[in-house]
Amino acid sequence: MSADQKQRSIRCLVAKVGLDGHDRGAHVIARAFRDAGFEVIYSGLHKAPEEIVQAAVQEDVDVLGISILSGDDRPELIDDLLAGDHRALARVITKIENRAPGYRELVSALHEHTGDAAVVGVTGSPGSGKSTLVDKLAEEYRDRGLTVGVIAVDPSSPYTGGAVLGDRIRMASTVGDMDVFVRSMSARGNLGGLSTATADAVKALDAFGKDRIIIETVGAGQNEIDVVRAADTVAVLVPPSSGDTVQMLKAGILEIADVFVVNKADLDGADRTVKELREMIELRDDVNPVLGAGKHGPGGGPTPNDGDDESPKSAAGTLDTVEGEEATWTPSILETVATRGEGVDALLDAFAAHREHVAATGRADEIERRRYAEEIRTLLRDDAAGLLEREIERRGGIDEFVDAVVARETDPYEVADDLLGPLRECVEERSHDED
Ligand SMILES: Nc1nc2c(ncn2[C@@H]2O[C@H](COP(=O)(O)OP(=O)(O)OP(=O)(O)O)[C@@H](O)[C@H]2O)c(=O)[nH]1
Ligand SMILES: [Mg+2]
Repeated sequence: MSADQKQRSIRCLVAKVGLDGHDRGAHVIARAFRDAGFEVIYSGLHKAPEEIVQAAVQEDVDVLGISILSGDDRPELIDDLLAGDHRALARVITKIENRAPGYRELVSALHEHTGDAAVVGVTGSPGSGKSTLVDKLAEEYRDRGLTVGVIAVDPSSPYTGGAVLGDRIRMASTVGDMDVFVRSMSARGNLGGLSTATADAVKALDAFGKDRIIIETVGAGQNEIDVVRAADTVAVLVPPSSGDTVQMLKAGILEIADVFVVNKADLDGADRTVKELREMIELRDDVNPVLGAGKHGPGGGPTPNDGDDESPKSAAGTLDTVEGEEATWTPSILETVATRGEGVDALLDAFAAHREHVAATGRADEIERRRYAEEIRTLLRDDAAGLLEREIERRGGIDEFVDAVVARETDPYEVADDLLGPLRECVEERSHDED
């Protein structure tokens, strides 16, 4: 080492280009330089190349280390997506689905461009005709001059399997029209994350500028209900004489339906199913007039129409009865024959009526606020859990703690207290300071 270097250890700038959010790589490089005896200056994330040059000159560094792991990916991708490039849209959704490095920054960057699309959820039991109907809905939207994004969610198979493939085949009316962008998403073994991924994919389609977004998912349980919560309007399909009504009551799907669709109305029993649904809704409102009307509060809307005399007006009749804050939406009931496209027109009008209703009553704002609150909380839960996993690893792994619990040296409560200690102290200190 020269005399000069003895006085001053070698200065190294570790820089991180772009916005890919993968700061691990930069940290590894920085640590390695530091361990090798360098003086390390770290640029922080998200640096543009010009900023790095400036920092290197100003800091008078001897060495420059750059972490460029897909570093220039994000700005380009987002720009392309916003410029209307469907392949960029597809890649962004892939990153979202795979939770690929940098997906968070992508979704963050999308947020300011969202808020214009109307989102419809279509759910119902397997084979009830969701994909066939979604295809026809997309076609009708296109006829009305609107662009469409479809997300077909398959919560059951951990891989992109048969059902999703079938969905694509049944959504073939608009083949060749990129303004109908159909995307399949599967659970990949993580149901909890699927609803977040779906909501994020909706943001991508919204930011892209799709006017209408449809989410199709099987209505089977809580996870699917969560998936469909990303929608502003939820349609639940009930095939005739399926006995599904009772099942749906149990599954809590009644509560999330804004519109009931008795699809396959060409089959026997459609009238009876409409009647059952109507009775179910009336019963619910009678039994519990305050809490009974599901997510949209108490009854007071119009009598659900049965779809027989489907003029758009009858589906939209709700608006006439809106009286200030207390007016609520009673689910409409419509009949469709998805295979022939019958009733699709009226169904779109019913969606529009619901959207207008929630906007007019201020419910839309409320729902949006609640959705974001839930989103923040979900992210916090996931992030905090991730951090705590790292802390467990740092301290030797969960097995060490389990050994101690088994040996009665400690207990799960004490372990949790211990691991959460630093966080709790920090929070307590802050609230103390503010008092
Ligand atoms: N008769 C009749 N058959 C229909 C109608 N709509 C859909 N089908 C048929 O029902 C079957 C299932 O339709 P899909 O659209 O795949 O149903 P799905 O709800 O998307 O099914 P999964 O995604 O597997 O849960 C297909 O054979 C359709 O052709 C309808 O209105 N009438
Ligand atoms: Mg389907």
